[in-house]
Amino acid sequence: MDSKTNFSLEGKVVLVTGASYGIGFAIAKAMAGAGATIVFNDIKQELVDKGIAAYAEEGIKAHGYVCDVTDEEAVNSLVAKIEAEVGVIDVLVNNAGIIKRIPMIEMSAKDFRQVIDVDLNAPFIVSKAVIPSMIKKGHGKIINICSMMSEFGRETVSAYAAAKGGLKMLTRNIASEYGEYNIQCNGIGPGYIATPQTAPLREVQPDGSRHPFDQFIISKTPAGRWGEASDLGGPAVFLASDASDFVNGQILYVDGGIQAYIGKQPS
Ligand code: NAP
Ligand code: GCO
Repeated sequence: MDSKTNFSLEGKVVLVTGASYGIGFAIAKAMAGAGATIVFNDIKQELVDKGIAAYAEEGIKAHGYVCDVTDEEAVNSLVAKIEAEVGVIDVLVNNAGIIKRIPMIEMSAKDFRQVIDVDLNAPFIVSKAVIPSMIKKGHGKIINICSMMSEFGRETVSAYAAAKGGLKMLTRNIASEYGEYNIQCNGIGPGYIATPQTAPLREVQPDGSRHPFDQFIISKTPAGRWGEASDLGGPAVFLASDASDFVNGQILYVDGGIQAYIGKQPS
């Protein structure tokens, strides 16, 4: 098969950060299905253990490590440990992320900084840790999980939007600075995806009706539904594979068309 149509990840070592569940887990599962060896981390051993069990249920022998991605020393030793125990990382997915939904003028600087730390500083730290070995190996893929908030704002998500907007530009800068070493850095911009992170926006109301924000997203999405984490698997496999070797610095939005649509007239 011509390498440019090769979506296989056979022989590739993939690190997905924060992938015990949610979008990271779905992306790792899809990549394992394409032949990748999966490595993931989470903050707590309990979550890592749960993640390993969840991967095993899918027939995937994942390698799990405890690591806070905001801790540069811990990240550097994680990467060294992975290289020693599993192999050089071919594909990095910067997935770990948090959100704090607080009106900006009520948000403490500490809370703001914590979101920036996980959602922007950590992708810098982990990318910086894996790029030298990618350069030595002569190839690498970095996929940053951005957001619609890389493009839009909305009430209560100032820190998150600032971080995800920054992550879009960090993606473009890594692509610019390391493209000559055959390293491609792209982003995936999920729309609204049904995961624990968005559960508060989908809570059924006391009268049994859908959350107003849930109704809003349904009306704004041509597909008329929230995304599933599994909707992100295929795009992630593409960006991790040789088939995307000339795709660099792009943000691939997987949003069901929400950014193209003015929205359905309220009934
Ligand atoms: P999630 O369900 O909240 O999962 C986030 C994962 O990141 C969890 O496993 C979490 O572990 C881990 N994590 C958080 N801080 C960490 C740290 N300092 N070090 C290591 N791991 C850490 O979120 P999700 O919905 O799957 O989202 C995953 C990514 O997609 C995030 O970057 C998010 O911003 C982005 N995204 C989500 C949506 C959506 O609609 N869901 C849309 C666009 C983009 P703990 O459980 O221990 O905190
Ligand atoms: C929010 C949501 C969004 C999604 C996602 C959209 O509160 O608006 O959490 O931020 O998580 O980032 O792409």
